[in-house]
Amino acid sequence: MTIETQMRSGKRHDPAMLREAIVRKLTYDVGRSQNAASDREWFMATARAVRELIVDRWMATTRSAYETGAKQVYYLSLEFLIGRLLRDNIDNLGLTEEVSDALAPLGVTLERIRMAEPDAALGNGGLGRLAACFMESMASLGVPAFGYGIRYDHGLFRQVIANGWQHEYPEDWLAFGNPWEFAKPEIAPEIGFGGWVEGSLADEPCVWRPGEMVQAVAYDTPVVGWRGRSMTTLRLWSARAPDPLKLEAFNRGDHVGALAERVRMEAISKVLYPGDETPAGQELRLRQQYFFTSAALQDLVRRHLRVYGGLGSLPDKVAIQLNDTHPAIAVAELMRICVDLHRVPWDEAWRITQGSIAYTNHTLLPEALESWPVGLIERLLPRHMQIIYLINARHLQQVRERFPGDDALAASVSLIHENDERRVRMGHLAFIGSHCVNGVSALHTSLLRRTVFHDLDRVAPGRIVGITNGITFRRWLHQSNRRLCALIESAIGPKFRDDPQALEQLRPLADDAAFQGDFAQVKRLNKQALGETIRAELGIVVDPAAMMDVQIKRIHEYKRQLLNLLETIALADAIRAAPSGGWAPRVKVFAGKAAASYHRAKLIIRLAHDIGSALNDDPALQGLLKVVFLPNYNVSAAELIVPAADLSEQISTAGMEASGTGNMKLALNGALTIGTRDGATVEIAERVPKDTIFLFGLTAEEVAERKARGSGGWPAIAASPRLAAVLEALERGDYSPDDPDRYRDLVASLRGPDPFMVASDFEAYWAAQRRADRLWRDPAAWTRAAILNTANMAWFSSDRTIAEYATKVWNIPVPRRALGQAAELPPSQESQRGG
Ligand code: 26V
Repeated sequence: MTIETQMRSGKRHDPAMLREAIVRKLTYDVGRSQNAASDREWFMATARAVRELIVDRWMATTRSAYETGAKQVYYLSLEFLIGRLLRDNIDNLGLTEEVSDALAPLGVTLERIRMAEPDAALGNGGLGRLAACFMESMASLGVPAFGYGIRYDHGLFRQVIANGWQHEYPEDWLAFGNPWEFAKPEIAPEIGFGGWVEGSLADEPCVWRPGEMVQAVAYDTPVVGWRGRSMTTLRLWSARAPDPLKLEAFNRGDHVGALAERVRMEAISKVLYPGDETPAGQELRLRQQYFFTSAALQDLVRRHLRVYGGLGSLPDKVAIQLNDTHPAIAVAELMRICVDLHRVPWDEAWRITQGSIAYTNHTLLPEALESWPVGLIERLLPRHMQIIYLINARHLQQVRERFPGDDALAASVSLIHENDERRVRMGHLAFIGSHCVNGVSALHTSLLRRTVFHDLDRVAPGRIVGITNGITFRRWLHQSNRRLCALIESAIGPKFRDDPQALEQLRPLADDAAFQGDFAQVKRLNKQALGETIRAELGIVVDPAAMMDVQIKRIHEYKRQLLNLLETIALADAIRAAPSGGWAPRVKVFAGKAAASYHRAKLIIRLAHDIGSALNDDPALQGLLKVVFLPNYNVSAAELIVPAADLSEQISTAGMEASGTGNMKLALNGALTIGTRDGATVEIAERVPKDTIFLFGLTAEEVAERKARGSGGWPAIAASPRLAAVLEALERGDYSPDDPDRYRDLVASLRGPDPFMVASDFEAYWAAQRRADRLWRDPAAWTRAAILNTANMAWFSSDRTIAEYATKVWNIPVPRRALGQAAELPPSQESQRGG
């Protein structure tokens, strides 16, 4: 029996057969002998052997989607923050034990080779990780789907801290090859840029003669669903110059010039998110967006035409989901494909486009809302600019007919922002070209309706819907917290692995002293594991009995790591003043990357280090407070930190964090949340008992009111001697003796405009932290609260999120089998469960 047939029959694999397969891969694919192989080479061999087990099932899933004529989801995302895949794949295939057993006689452990896999960091943060969770959930639910993105040679930079400052180094995840992907050099649509347009009427078929052509080469990675029942495909595009070498120039002796064009074209897929401060950087970013969007649309249209023959049925058979505005040019590209390439009349093309496309918004921050200069689009994508103008003309004509005389409305919903430099608003383009627009949490959705899309919502009422984000429990509980899962299984059985709703059976156990003891013990072991890493990486010794208070996310002013750091200083002052004041011993763990050009964020990282240096060895603190900054935060680091966390910091300025997903991961793993009423934290608070979450601070409405009043930070500082003392210490240079002025500007901005309400929320945050201290002093009560967090998080499974997309946006049925009950329940309106 081959491994494949064994798997199909559902029997346990024979470890000997697996071992043989792995050794074969090591010998013939990696070219290594057993005794000389490194962990990395064993990883490569194992991954190749596992991939082989995936292929049949993968092809079968893809085939069955064709045969049944099922609607296909195409998830277009400039980011997929995947992390490592080995554990994902073997766990979902149910092969973990078998692979371990296969490796053991070879003297190799799964744990060791797992660490040799590089993180695929093709994303910046939450948006990219969400896309990765969605691919896995769609596979698990049996939703036929392709993810489309870019195969960046270099993902998110590696963060190195030197003397407290962040430095960025290129990351090279492909250096040793990627064992999971299949290169498909024959699937290589051509992508045009520049040139001119032939044709007189914009809504009639025109001919675009691009000035240059780049090929997009497909690389496919299968994404394995839970229990290996079905799979999705992540198709990432890599740029290739059609003419790798100008031979004539080379022969003339111009060796560098002969390669120049190739280098320029292939730059498109070189790096994730290049700096967009320079005009050249901006152009590259737009090229990336069009490159992968056009490749995706050409690919899916080709597939659709092969099966259905015409484009009229596209909205019935295809759902194109735009992950933020990065692929918003899809609206114009699909119109171009319909009108110019397939001679579909304009109005019908518009029906097809709107019917197929939907758009997810992930931020309200004005500086993050994309727009492109009209001149740039005209130069790079002349035909698309014509199409955008025409879409806009028709759209504005309808608006004027329905709202005669309302020029302000017309200006605000126009796709073109008229200013000194005219720009195309990509959010507006995505909105107009979609049948459905969604926010990523309930609060974010209501703010979308009230702010950025207020006027578009009047023009197209009902188009905006809310779908709260989720996380895949397979990665963020089953794999990353095996100890907790073993405990849960011993208490309530294995059902929760298929149906997260079963976690609710833990509720009664929250008051069970024995279960509490076991739960606390699991947490302690996870904290020990994190403590070992902290000691190995930073040389800082932390007490596993101390509260692990974690803030792990991108460093951004709106996320307010600064608020946490100011509270840390105030806490140190208070402990020194009253050492026996009943303080909870704490380790404040920070991790996250700052954008390379974001100076203020880098300064905040430096401050975390300055505070750590000042506090960590201070005998006056009696070990009650430590500050650690773990460098190079990524998916794998999160998998280590999340299971060890006691307290989850979700303290963004209310109204600014669209959803957050770290909040869900941490609560699922039994961390209590200290947080503002922002993003999905609001919905976490609706699902856990009131006494198991520490909410504080201004609401989104209050933030808006204060902003309008514009009083800034000084009244709050004047009212808080504690905060005033902290700020004075920073201004004096107490925390930066080598450069006393380092934090002057930072403090000045808090005294001044304080746009992120750090000063205004400080006292409320302080009080919430003291509530956390009080609960910590009652270990049974704390553990009870932690259990109730885990028990009430089922709704945040990304399976539920995908099920909502399927019904609200994509109009596709979700098979019941894989769902469990979570998705069938409406979101809870009750404010308390369990407790
Ligand atoms: C982008 C930028 C770029 C320019 C400078 C400032 C800035 C600030 C924020 C952003 C975020 C872009 C979109 C994004 O990543 N949103 C995140 O999406 C997650 C998944 O929906 C969500 O959980 C996070 O709350 C949201 O910030």
